[in-house]
Amino acid sequence: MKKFLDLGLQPLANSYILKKNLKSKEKKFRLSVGFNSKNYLVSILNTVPKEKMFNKNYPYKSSESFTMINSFKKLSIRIKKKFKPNFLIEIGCNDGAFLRNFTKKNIVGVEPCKNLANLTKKKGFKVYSEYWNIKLAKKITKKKKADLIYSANTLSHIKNYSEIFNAVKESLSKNGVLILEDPSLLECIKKVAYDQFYCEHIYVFSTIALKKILEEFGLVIFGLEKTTTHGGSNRYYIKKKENNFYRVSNKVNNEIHKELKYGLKKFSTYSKFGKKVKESKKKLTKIISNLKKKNYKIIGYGATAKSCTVLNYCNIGKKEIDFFYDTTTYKIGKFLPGSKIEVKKYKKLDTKSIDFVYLGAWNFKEEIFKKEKKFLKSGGRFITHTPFPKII
Ligand code: JHZ
Repeated sequence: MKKFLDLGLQPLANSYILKKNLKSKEKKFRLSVGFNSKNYLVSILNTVPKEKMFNKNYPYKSSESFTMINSFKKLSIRIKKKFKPNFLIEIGCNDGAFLRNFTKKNIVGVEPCKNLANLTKKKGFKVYSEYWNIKLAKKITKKKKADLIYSANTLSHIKNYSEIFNAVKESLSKNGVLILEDPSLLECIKKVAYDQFYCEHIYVFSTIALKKILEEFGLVIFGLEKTTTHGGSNRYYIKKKENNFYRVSNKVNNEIHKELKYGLKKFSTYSKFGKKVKESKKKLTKIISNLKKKNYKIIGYGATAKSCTVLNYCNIGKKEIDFFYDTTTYKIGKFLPGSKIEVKKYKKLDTKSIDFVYLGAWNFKEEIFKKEKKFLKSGGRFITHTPFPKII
């Protein structure tokens, strides 16, 4: 694993601080990213134990955005039509945003964060509040194997992917389909979206890396869709090698071709990206310091895990950003890790009290701009760091 990016000492991205704990020392780890030339995997070099991140206090809820709700809804309609599954498993079902599009007897969820699992259980769904592994897979599929397994924004969070794929092989029926959805490395590199790297995102996958890993487990990518969620993701359709029911689509080969053309197998591509990240930091801090010199008021919008990386890497704190607006109840009234900027309950933006807004949830730009049309029309402006730092 060869390092190409150092994002400095970082706190745990989703460990929001209570007011009474503001003076306590935070646990930090070095966030650096490397490339493995053997299997083309890009991953963070120092990892945090999973129990420290995914536990009963996990704050992120997929249902906080209409974009995600709609994306899951649309996908579930297509899954029902195309695969007609009788028994589905969702790995990392979060607060049930995908799962609730199915009937309770057809689907089970797996979600180690108890607070989130309970929300879905309360709605009457079967959810195992455990980490996905072979033991759990055997338990769930004791009577019948799953004909579809879905997992969005979860694989990238699990260090030991062998455990995942062995458990998938165990629980998937012969002609069953695994659908994985995670941020695309190509999009991340193109958009200089270095904030896709934080403690929870152990890997950001390219198709070439995922294909190579899956081969070890006798699994094959046969379909691919590009989605705009989470800054540009790939949705992979995967089958067992012995399943001759599906042919490998041209979309898979086209994406591989694009990735190869962009140089995702070459270390030099990543070292160039590392340089761009350094430039991005310089530009973003310059934009913000120029605005502060003119006494403009800047706030943040969407206290994302991604923001944690940007704020801490660029040394942006409460002198620069007064507070963040967010709709997530758990985050409100707490402070962002590291930067210690307060998270406030979302209110519609108003140019009477706010001049500039740093877009923490840049991946929901369309949804947010639609919501804040009035602010933009009356001269309010957003600041973003991707694809390059600018005022919008
Ligand atoms: P969002 C989390 O990352 C963590 P984050 C995790 N590791 C991951 O992989 C992705 O999710 C999937 C708020 N918001 O989705 C809600 C508003 O306030 O970019 C959220 O707190 N108003 C599992 O945290 C945040 O922004 C709005 O109008 O980087 C969005 O977080 C909208 C649309 C969102 O994920």
